[in-house]
Amino acid sequence: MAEIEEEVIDLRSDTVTLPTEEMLEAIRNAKLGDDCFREDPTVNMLEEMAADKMGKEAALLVTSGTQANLVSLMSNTKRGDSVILESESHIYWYEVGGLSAIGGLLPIPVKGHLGVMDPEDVEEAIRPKDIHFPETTLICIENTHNRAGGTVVRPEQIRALKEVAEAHNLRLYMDGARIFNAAVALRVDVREFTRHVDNLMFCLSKGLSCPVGSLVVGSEEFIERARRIRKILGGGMRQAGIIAAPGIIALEKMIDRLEEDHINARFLAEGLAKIDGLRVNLKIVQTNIVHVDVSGLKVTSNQFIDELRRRGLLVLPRDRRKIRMVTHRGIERKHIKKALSIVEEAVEEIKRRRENR
Ligand code: TLP
Repeated sequence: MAEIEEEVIDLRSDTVTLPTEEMLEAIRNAKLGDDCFREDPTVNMLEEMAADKMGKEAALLVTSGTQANLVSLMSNTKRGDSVILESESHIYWYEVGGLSAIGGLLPIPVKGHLGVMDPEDVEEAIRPKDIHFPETTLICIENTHNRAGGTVVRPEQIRALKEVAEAHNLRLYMDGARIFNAAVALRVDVREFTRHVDNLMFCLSKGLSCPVGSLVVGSEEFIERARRIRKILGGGMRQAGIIAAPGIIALEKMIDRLEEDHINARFLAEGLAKIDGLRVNLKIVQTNIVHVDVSGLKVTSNQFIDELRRRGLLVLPRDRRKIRMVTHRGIERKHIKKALSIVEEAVEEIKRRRENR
């Protein structure tokens, strides 16, 4: 991107966050050991902290959110089972079909509203016991919901799904990659979201700013199985304390600051909503993700994204009509203001070109 001279504003994802100085220092000083022998004290400490924070018995450090979901799905099921998940979920869209390719699972997608499945629809999707049907053994939810726009699945909505799961003897799993964003948004303890699920994962490497890592959290028995599955998938690590050390700092110090990202996302969304030609559903902006419909300008999201990139603003497409912007540590109010003026400029330019055609 040689043509960009000024500072680039990167709103593609909260995954672009870099570790803090304190995290780098912690990596340097971490006590290390071989985690395949369960001898890395820093990993052990992070896993204990994570389990405690989520109100579960045990936790397991894995390399990524994608690995966390695959390990969890495989640990909750057996090959040939079917799994109910929301039709816009990350597992269904962006994880290379790992649940089928590797886990041998059949996904049953259920369309939700703002990322939340209706318990009745879920009940409908459960395959009854019949020689023709793959057995349904798991329901998955995503919180916050990425493709719905960072929306929160509320504790009472999780409880309602748990009731369906229990009635049919299924497990309930949560892709909680951004679960702390949900907790901060509703100003409640994260356990409000975890108490009704059997197990979950959350990511260290998104808004919490760690360079690598996610945690799978659940019962002792579940985590024991997850540890074996992680090993099968090649995810057993050795001196993984260098990954765990910043994770400990993240859990101690980086959660509350997510609120800043939410305030910035709202400011951004309200500014974008005022620009003629763009459409933003402000009701959906609940955490650090903003979706903007650019189709009113008669361009595709990718064409719009090119205009922004040329001006030093990076964003991702949500689909052909919408772009996605994500706020995170390193994005301050001044960057949001600059981003708004870049978007305004791009919109004006597109309109001008259209008029001259
Ligand atoms: N999401 C990434 C991209 O894959 C799109 C992002 O930038 O939002 N669950 C959810 C809900 C996620 O949003 C993500 C990452 C994952 C799982 C996977 O995590 P990673 O990228 O660590 O494998």
